[in-house]
Amino acid sequence: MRLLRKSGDVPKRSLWQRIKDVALMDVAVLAKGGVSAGSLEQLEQLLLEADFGVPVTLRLIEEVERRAKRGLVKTQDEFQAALADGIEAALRGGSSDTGLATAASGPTVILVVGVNGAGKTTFIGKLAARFRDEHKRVMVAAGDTFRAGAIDQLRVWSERTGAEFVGASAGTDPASVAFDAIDAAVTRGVDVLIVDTAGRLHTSEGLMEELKKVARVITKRLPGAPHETLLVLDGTIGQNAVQQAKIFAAAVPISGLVVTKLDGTARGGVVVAVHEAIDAPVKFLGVGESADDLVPFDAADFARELLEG
Ligand SMILES: Nc1nc2c(ncn2[C@@H]2O[C@H](COP(=O)(O)OP(=O)(O)O)[C@@H](O)[C@H]2O)c(=O)[nH]1
Ligand SMILES: [Mg+2]
Repeated sequence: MRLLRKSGDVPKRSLWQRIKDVALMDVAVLAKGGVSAGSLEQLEQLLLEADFGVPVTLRLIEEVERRAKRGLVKTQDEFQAALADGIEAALRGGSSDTGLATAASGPTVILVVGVNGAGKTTFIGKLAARFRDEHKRVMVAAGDTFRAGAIDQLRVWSERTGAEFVGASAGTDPASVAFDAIDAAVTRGVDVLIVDTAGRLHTSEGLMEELKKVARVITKRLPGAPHETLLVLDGTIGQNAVQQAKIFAAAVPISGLVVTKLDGTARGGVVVAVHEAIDAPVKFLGVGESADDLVPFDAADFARELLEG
């Protein structure tokens, strides 16, 4: 897995590199079985800068301190392991099933939500490509009817991935698009239906009511659906992603998280912060704009990649 750095970029200093620079100046102190208070403060600062957020940062510091007191943080490797294990444990806490639910019979319906620009439509294209590679029949529905460009963008992805496409003209009620798409998915016997949605003005009541309606109509037309409601978050917007996650989770039950644009940031700690904030499992990471830039989430890999990436 390659995260947090675009190929061809000048390599950034990894989080671990920066931690070593400032927080581990006193290796002699480490060797004596301690971590100085000053080092912990600097570590805290770096973890906050990496967007872990306050609760996760404090717990990671506690974990390092706890191990240090037991004499388990005497080398840099042990220090790194304490952090990586702490990050992994946070990601494995609570809801952490990274797989996608499937329908017992009929189409599996995946509803994709998130604010404008987060990467929903791109993620749907990548996911459609994955399913295609698994020889599944996929249909995508253009539920973002706010502007024609959004509909065309999904149509292009459907052509690129061989997915069937259901759309309506701009301005059509998204719930009716979802309803028609489920009809078409059942009739044509597709394996997976992925429903795109609009994401403007996530703070407005209107959009949240619209989303609730889309979800309600889907369930009414096909009991048990949506089988997944995935929230797509832009990984470069820091703690705002946590706020967004809370707002969406209050409107519709979120079954999984997708964090995008992790190729462009050294602040991947936000992945841990949003997981904790709404107790939803991270299922995929977006690491670029093309079809294969989608990484199925793995807590152990991610924790280590986040430090060393
Ligand atoms: N670098 C990078 N760009 C991405 C990623 N995912 C999406 N984008 C870009 O972000 C912009 C918004 O994506 P889009 O899918 O249209 O977002 P939507 O409004 O939520 O549907 C587009 O220019 C995408 O190419 C990613 O993982 N990495
Ligand atoms: Mg879109």
